[in-house]
Amino acid sequence: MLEVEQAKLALEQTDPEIFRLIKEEERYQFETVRLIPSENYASAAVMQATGSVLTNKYSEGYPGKRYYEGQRYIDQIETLVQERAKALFGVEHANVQPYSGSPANMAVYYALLEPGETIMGMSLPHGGHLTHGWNVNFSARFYRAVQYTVHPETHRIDYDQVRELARKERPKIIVSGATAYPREFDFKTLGEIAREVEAYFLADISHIAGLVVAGVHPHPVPHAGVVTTTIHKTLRGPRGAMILCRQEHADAIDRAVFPALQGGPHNHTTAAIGVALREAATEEFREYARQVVRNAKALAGELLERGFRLISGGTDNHLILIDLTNKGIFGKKGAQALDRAGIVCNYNPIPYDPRKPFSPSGIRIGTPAVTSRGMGEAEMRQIAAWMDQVIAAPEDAELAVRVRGEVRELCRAFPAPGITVTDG
Ligand code: DSN
Repeated sequence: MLEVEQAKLALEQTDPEIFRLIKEEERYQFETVRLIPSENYASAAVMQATGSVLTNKYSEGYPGKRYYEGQRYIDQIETLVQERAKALFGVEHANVQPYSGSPANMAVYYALLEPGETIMGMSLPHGGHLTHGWNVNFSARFYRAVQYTVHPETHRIDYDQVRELARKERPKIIVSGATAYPREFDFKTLGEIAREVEAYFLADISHIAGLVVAGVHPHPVPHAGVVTTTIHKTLRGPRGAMILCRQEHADAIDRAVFPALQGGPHNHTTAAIGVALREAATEEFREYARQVVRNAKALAGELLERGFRLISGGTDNHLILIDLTNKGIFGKKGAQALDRAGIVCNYNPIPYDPRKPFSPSGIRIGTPAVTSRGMGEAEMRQIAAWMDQVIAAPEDAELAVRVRGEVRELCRAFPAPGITVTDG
């Protein structure tokens, strides 16, 4: 810890402006209820690895096959992290070098598809991700993209529609995964559809990876031949990603990541991924993941009681998508009002949203970060009550100040991993 303290002092002396802004962000993260479902609090151990001397190294290549000398420790670190990833997810091969989720997905397409071949993924406004074939993304520019949607009434994936579309479009790859889908994925059915049309099946589990390793969400293996995930969401690690796959895809995936798409791996991130994987292999983490889901269900239940309209009627995972239309407010205004009151979420399109993406009808919330602070169902009910008050009176500045004070009080009682502010 001494080096960490010295490093903090060094930053304060070298660059007081950046230091001050980081401290302010740290305080903001400490004294607000953070409900963005893709965010979390990485542990102090993860952050120590991220801020280590490993950032000084170049090591293009893979363990034992580098283009630089001086890799004796880097090779050991990357091999260890690969082994931890393989063991935790039960896969044959792990590439731990992708800089983040989008580059990971790009590498999978590069490895398995020729330009112009067909990607079939879930439409972005229905909860999918940009890289699953949305029209403004490389995945729709370099490949032919077709998109499945959720059912207009249930807001759940309609697997019959997916099958029908796959039979018609004959995609080379079917992609599952989402940024705003509050329900479980049926990986078995998706795997069967992919086999039937002779497509690869990529499961992007970035949002739910922590739930998957804890056994509180179905596992994509063995149904998906390739799995991608970021590390910093429910898995609670550093910014970064991994590609996990069957041995038959290993060479193509590795060549796609390097040298096709990336240069030197970010070794400090690789080490921090290793720390996060070690943490995720514990019973403590499994209990954390179970509580993430219990908290999401408690929050959803209380919001329903208070007349909020939840997409699909609730949640199975860490995430809740709310249509604010019946509350007489749009997503962006709602999210801004909540932020003023110390509750941080993001505005988000809802399926079949009549409004534009930059001012959509919904907000998206989730429980990974608040659960990392040790909050439970009682706190979720309190958060729902605050949300209800703020959404009912979004322009009420006095209310925002009062709720913000109450939020700060609550946060003071729940220390945040990796954060040194303690006085609220
Ligand atoms: N931006 C991420 C999220 O918030 O879900 C997905 O990449």
